[in-house]
Amino acid sequence: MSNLTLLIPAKFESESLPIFLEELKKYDYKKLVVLEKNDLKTIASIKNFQEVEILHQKQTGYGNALIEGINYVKTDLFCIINADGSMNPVELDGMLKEINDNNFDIVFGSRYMKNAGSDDDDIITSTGNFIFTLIGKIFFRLEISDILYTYLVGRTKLVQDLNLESKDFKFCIELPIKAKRKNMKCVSYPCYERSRIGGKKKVNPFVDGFKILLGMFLLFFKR
Ligand SMILES: Nc1nc2c(ncn2[C@@H]2O[C@H](COP(=O)(O)OP(=O)(O)OP(=O)(O)O)[C@@H](O)[C@H]2O)c(=O)[nH]1
Ligand SMILES: [Mg+2]
Repeated sequence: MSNLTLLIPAKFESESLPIFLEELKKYDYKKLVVLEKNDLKTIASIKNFQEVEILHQKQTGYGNALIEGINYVKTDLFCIINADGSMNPVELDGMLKEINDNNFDIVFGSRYMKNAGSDDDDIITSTGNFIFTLIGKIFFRLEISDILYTYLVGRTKLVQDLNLESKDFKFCIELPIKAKRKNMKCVSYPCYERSRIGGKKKVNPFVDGFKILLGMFLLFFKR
């Protein structure tokens, strides 16, 4: 069995998750879905996937699911990959190579590189992402080219030691900023984002965008 756990945050994903787990069957990685205990429809939709472990998060939110998930992971490496099927697992091989052969600590999938792109991005999300990535570069010296995608492979122990706290989508910026401050070796890797399989988007570009901006502001002053 592999030393990689796929960490899959899920909320109301009964349409997408079973189809995505079917696709993941050919990958010999551990699979851990993190969701709320009362998300009965999603839980019922994946009951036939015996190989998939389910972790009920104790609190709520995307970031909370990932923090609880990362703390639970037992393998050396973990990967954050969404339940909606938009992140292509074919790209994992190349991302793992960056860790195993080139000794990086975190590999960030990026939709904004040569040979990368997105079928899911729209003008609002791509503009927001451009601005947040630029703020990351200027104020935090981040070298990654897509700060919000959050399709990444990382070394579990090192990321566990970052003491991440964001329970919402601020998680997306907190992780790279804290990793940079700990001098972790990070790199971007070209990825192509697919459209979500079904169901609805959970991110509200304006509300979550504002929270992320505020989060960056606070992190800038809090060392
Ligand atoms: N456990 C948990 N998972 C969540 C929560 N919010 C979102 N997710 C999951 O996190 C992933 C990212 O959310 P999405 O709604 O796909 O966000 P997005 O990729 O910006 O939106 P789309 O463009 O529609 O794909 C998905 O797998 C969601 O199911 C939450 O509060 N708890
Ligand atoms: Mg998505």
